[in-house]
Amino acid sequence: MVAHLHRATHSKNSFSHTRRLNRACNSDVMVIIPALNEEKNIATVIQELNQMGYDNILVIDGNSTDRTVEVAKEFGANIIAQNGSGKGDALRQAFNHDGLDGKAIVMMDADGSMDPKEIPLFIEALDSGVDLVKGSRFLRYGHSEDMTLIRWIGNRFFVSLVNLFWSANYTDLCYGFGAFKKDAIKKLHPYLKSTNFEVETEIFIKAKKLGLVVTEVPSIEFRRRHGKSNLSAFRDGFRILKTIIEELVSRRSIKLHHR
Ligand SMILES: Nc1nc2c(ncn2[C@@H]2O[C@H](COP(=O)(O)OP(=O)(O)O)[C@@H](O)[C@H]2O)c(=O)[nH]1
Ligand SMILES: [Mg+2]
Repeated sequence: MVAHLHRATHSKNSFSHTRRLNRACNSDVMVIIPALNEEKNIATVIQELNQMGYDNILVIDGNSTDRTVEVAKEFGANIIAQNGSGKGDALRQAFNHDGLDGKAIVMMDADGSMDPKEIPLFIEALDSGVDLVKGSRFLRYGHSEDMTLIRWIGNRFFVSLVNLFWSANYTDLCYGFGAFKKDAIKKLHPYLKSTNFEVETEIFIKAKKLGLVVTEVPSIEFRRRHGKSNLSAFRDGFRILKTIIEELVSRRSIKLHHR
């Protein structure tokens, strides 16, 4: 399984085998990718997706000042220009996009830190009757090469709070590799309001509030290939904490509204 997951250990043979196996059903999968100034990373991500047979790719460009849009277009992705700013705002715009199609919607980053070869694992879990599959760097066979101590502490603390308050058994929280049934996005989207990196926290809490079936699969997070993270541990950590507190305060409203 580790070999199945790890980019570096994938043999050429097993890769083409996986590719053949999955190509037939990949037309039902749409991949949405928020991107801000990722001109050096986005081409590889799109190429790797294509190699896996995923060619329905929607990039939500956060008004990049580099050649992200040109490169993504050149490699065959569809692009929408983000109206607002922030990763959360970009994902919400994608969730609400008219062209959102496919039975399964995969969200992943544009920086090369997530491996498209893991997607079949997410889809397999979705096919077993789950609404939302989230990648976890802390499950067995999961791992992160891009985890500072402060991020590790914050993530541990926040995931414990979410598990405590919403009876979840998540092992990871602030990680944006995931797959949704399209219906799950339709249910979630009206309730989402995050603009920045608190978006994953909001999604995973609201999924529980709405009674969606959520499961985790192991995932390996690599370092971004080029460039620097847009996340600031303290600023975004504070936003995540604020999101958890707000969700606690409005604990019942989503259920009442949803009935
Ligand atoms: N559209 C859009 N994408 C963003 C924005 N901020 C970050 N991203 C993308 O969101 C993903 C995760 O961001 P990143 O800076 O790598 O954060 P980290 O992975 O938490 O360190 C990457 O694909 C970024 O290009 C934004 O304001 N708009
Ligand atoms: Mg990143």
